Amino acid sequence: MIINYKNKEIQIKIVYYGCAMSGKTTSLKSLFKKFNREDLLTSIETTTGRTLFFDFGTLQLKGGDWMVKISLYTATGQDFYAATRPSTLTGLDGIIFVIDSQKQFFYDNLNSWNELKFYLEDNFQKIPISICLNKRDLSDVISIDDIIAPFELEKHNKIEIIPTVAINDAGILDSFKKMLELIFPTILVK
Ligand SMILES: Nc1nc2c(ncn2[C@@H]2O[C@H](COP(=O)(O)OP(=O)(O)OP(=O)(O)O)[C@@H](O)[C@H]2O)c(=O)[nH]1
Ligand SMILES: [Mg+2]
Repeated sequence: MIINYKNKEIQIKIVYYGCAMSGKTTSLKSLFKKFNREDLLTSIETTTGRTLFFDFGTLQLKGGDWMVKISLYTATGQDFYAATRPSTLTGLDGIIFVIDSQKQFFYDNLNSWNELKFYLEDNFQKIPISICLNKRDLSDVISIDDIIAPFELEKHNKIEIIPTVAINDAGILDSFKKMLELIFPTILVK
């Protein structure tokens, strides 16, 4: 986070993280669409539309006298490019963790969560995390209760869980707003 008191400008970084194909890129594209800023989103993709390195874009929001510049990234979920994930995570202020709610991908989600824990070390339980239970339009999906114990959510200070359907833009703005609400108290105390 960078705070410029002279220009009244705050810069924050949020990363969409989660297992392969959980819907990170779709969620970020949906968010930029909500702000009518699809032109500001850059995706580095393979020819089949999978994220090669990351997607990246910046949104600017006004909060009182202050301008908040929000850099948004998705980390690639493909294990072949896993080496790029730690660099995408550097300097982040919040995580939007996108879960593929289909039961068959439960352990892919859990592995991705544990990998994030490994990368963020001691910060993991302190960093604001907004969990999107994505693909709620599909059948045979997990419930919120299914993740609480395996993900050890009780250890986290700043967690929100929101059901989303990224392909229909459902819950995307809500999860983003919840993310900002989790981050902003941090800004105020710094
Ligand atoms: N049914 C359904 N499909 C979805 C939803 N969100 C994303 N998808 C589909 O899931 C597939 C993967 O979505 P992406 O957004 O590319 O996933 P990703 O997490 O960015 O994938 P990687 O970058 O490869 O890790 C695409 O075919 C999307 O259309 C959803 O809410 N419901
Ligand atoms: Mg992607």
